[in-house]
Amino acid sequence: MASHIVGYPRMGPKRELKFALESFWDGKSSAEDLQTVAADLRSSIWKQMADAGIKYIPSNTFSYYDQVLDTTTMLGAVPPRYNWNGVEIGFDTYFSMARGNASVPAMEMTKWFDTNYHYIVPELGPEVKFSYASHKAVNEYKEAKALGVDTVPVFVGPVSYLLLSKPAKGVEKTFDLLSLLDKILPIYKEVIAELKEAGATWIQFDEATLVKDLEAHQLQAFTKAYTDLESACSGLNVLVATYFADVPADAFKVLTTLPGVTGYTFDLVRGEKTLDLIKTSFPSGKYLFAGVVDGRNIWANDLAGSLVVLESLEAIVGKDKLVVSTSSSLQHTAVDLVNETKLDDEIKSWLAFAAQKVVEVGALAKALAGQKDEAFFAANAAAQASRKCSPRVTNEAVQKAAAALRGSDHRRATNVSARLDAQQKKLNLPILPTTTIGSFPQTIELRRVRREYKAKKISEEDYVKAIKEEIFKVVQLQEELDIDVLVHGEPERNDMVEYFGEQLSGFAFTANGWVQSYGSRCVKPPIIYGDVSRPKAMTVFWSTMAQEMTKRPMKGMLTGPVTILNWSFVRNDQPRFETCYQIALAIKDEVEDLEKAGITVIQIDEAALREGLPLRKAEHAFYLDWAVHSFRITNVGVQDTTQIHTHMCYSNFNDIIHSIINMDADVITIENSRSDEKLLSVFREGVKYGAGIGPGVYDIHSPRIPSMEEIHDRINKMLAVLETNILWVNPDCGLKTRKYAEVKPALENMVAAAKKLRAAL
Ligand code: MET
Repeated sequence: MASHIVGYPRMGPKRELKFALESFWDGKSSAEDLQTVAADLRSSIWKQMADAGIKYIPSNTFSYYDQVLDTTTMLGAVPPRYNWNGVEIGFDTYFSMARGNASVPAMEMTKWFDTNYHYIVPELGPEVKFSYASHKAVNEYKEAKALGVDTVPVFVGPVSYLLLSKPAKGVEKTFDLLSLLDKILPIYKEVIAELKEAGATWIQFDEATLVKDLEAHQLQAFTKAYTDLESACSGLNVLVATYFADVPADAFKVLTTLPGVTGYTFDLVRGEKTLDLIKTSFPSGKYLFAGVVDGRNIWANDLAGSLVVLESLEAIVGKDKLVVSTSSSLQHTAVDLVNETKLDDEIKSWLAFAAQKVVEVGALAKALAGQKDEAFFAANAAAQASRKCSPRVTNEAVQKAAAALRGSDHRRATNVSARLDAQQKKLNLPILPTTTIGSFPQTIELRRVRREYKAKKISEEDYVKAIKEEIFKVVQLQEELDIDVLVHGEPERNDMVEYFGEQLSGFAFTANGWVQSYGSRCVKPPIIYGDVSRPKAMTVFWSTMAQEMTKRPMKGMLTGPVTILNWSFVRNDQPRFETCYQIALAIKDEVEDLEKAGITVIQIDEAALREGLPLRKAEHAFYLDWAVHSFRITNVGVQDTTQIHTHMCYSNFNDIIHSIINMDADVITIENSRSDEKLLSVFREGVKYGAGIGPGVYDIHSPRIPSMEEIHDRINKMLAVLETNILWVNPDCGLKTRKYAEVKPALENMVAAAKKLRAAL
């Protein structure tokens, strides 16, 4: 019985690649140093898989930045502005495309399917001259072979590559990306020929776009591509990998009749209909790579359950054609549980990170082959059982309260325009009120104070004193700037999700559970393992302290339930909405406590609401329904005079604007400045938005200080579309990554622009 891994994290168990990359970028180490770290990581991963008995071990899943950019590099599809000289692409050109350089900005980045990983979007037009410009895949295959490991080289499949691209500037509306298929396939063929020559026997094409909603002509492109590749691939076994969802029936038909393909991987964790499709229409004689071990989460596999599924599949495809695999690349999970010294043993026994998942896959394959490691399976069964009945997981009162929310509606009794009137009487704000999104610059000193308090190196008293001083500074600055609705600056928070997770029950935190987000950047999502509740107030202390420092309204600042959910590893023993409702109830308690403590404006950030949208359109409505409902639950209990704000990132809202309106917040601030027109076009097309709205007036991701005139023009453009009395003036997002030297003049210009417009209105 064989085993396979779709792909593996590149960062290393302790983010070795991140540090090597950043040191190289800073000019502190050489290209050779970086290459050595990378080669060591690759060899240890291959060895680890070989030791676990994995038969089909992937190569070319390593990347210095991103696998899609690697494909762009392989194809020589460098946009002209990077002035590439046409020979093998080296670090200079590669990292310029990824990160920009002194004279040219980086290529665009976007989300990889519905994960938190972001890839570099290829820019393709009729002018691109493709050429075989990076031998990385072949080199890695040879490198593994020299280490005694025969690998399966992995590629972003040609059709998915094109479907994940965007048309180059100037041809945005007219260019058919799939028309480039004939131009990129010759390069794929060159690579295939070299791999064959080097001794490869299998090759994997990731064609995960097959799980999306595709049109007939897009599906036809797969048939065309693989028909064209067939002879080049003869003598090789071709594996086409899909993941993240089930393959819709029409796509399944196309996929399983592709010429020259030997096997398929399917996601059996997220792909709810995959089993049925396989049972009714899996082609005979082909290999089925069954993704039973979850690549998107950190939970230990239910090995006994997986074995049952695998045995049923074996009966369909035959013993020699079934391969045990992961549901997707393991790049979306944490790396190695071995480094978690602070998690307690019970919780640890419930978890499996990438390294442990490799062992699970190996153990399942051995068990199917009649060599079951009884002790390993017994320990796994015991862990599954302990997780099921642990009192740390279940809190009946919470379960009951959350279950009661389903199917009911929760809405504030008064409509938004009447509420805004009531709030205005109390707040007495000028037109075009100014505010900020929450965080102020996080200085090195501030980080030190938090770290030392956590490590118990300074007393609680000293900690509170230091944070209080910081808040005071931020409040004074905002008063000097004459901002209307203030924030406390969030100096006590390391991260907007972690801060709340640490104070809620049902959450655990890792020391090294990093997952690559993009390039060298990683995130460390909290783990939600149990029913969520709030033992005590989380922000009231700091918010009331800040409110006492000023007569102006001080916003209470919370992270919303959907964002906490979407930025965590979520439990897999109940539906996501159930967990979301539980978090909503906890945040509701906090909202009400803030209100009781005299806070009249409360912002509940839902930065990641859009991120959770499912891959397929048919599932959007269900998600948006419970996500928006969860948000409303948090503030359904407040008085009309309490003003509820929310903040969202990414301005691409056109498709979900009605859900945003349905959130029924009093004021929404939205990241906007990098794509002004997109957001405003929604309102230009006649969508009515009665609540307050603050599309960001300047980009906080850049150190650039926007001028007063520039902001003034921006607001003016907004006023042409939005009514004066609902428009707010604020930056795009929180200011925590900026320096005071940038923040101060930028906010000065922002307030001046608002005042100038007020005077003219
Ligand atoms: N209140 C948060 C902040 O200002 C919102 C961030 S959204 C990514 O940092």
